[in-house]
Amino acid sequence: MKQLAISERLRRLLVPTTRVAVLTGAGVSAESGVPTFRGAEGLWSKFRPEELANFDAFMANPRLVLEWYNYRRELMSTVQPNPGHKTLARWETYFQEFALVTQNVDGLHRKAGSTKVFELHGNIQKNKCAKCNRPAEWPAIFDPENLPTCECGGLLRPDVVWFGELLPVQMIEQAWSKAETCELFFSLGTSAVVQPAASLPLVAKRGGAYVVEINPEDTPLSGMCDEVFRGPTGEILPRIAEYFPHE
Ligand code: BV8
Ligand code: ZN
Repeated sequence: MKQLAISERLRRLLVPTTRVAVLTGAGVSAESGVPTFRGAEGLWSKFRPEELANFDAFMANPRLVLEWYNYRRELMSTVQPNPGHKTLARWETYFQEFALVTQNVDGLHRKAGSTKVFELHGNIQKNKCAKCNRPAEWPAIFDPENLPTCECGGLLRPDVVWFGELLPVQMIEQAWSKAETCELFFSLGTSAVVQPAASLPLVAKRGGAYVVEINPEDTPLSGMCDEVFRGPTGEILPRIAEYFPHE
């Protein structure tokens, strides 16, 4: 296959000493069979985010919200990382300074071998009590008629960040400073609409980084990126890696 055309500027940055930061969204997991949120086949094409991924919706209709998460949790326990995840796992050791920040809760970056992952929105395999916040085990068999509870009587919920909830403060501060100080920033498979994650590429740009977007579609970010690859991350990332000087 013909080599992917990349700019001379990007080619020169693909060396181990470059400080790199990456933000991934649901698009990076699309090729693993995990539906995205806002695409045509998106998870939210039937519902709107407000109806599902927020605390009030959970309190108003815990069964609907927990059935949605149970469906996603079961789906995510069966899917495998794709070449995009695997390339990013290799970049963690290739670049001396590499920060992988994800909005995804599917755990696929770790499954692909990434060891340091900033999971800004939590992880769907982790659960906690909605009342006392204690970590909790999700039941092997989920019974929508008999929602799982904590000893304190509170309902169990996935340990993810819902709309209107604060992201883990430590995590967003560290991700912020990685974006501020990096020289090369990749925005991968995200529609770049959910805050504060969507601000990270802008923070990188302001910090002087070269910002690259990989997404089959246009996003609100595309106009301010230095280089855009219109395609799937599972295909484009490994082809960018072909430019790494071979040891
Ligand atoms: C907060 C939970 C402080 C886990 C999620 C008005 C203006 C600005 C902000 C706000 C506002 N009103 C409210 C807000 C704040 C709100 C927000 O940003 N709303 C947006 C919608 C406007 N943010 C919050 O509430 C955050 N908290 O601000 O706290 C606070 C506190 C109290 C009171 C007020 C404020 C919390 C945000 C976290 C919400 N939780 N998920 C879960 O269930 O997953 S967000 C959800 O969206 C997921 O985590 C997801 O990752 C995230 C972002 O979506 P994407 O990952 O980008 O996925 P999407 O489907 O959108 O796009 C996929 C992309 O991939 C597409 O572009 C597609 O083209 C592309 N693609 C497809 N295939 C491929 C591909 N790309 C590459 N390769 C492919 N093969
Ligand atoms: Zn409890």
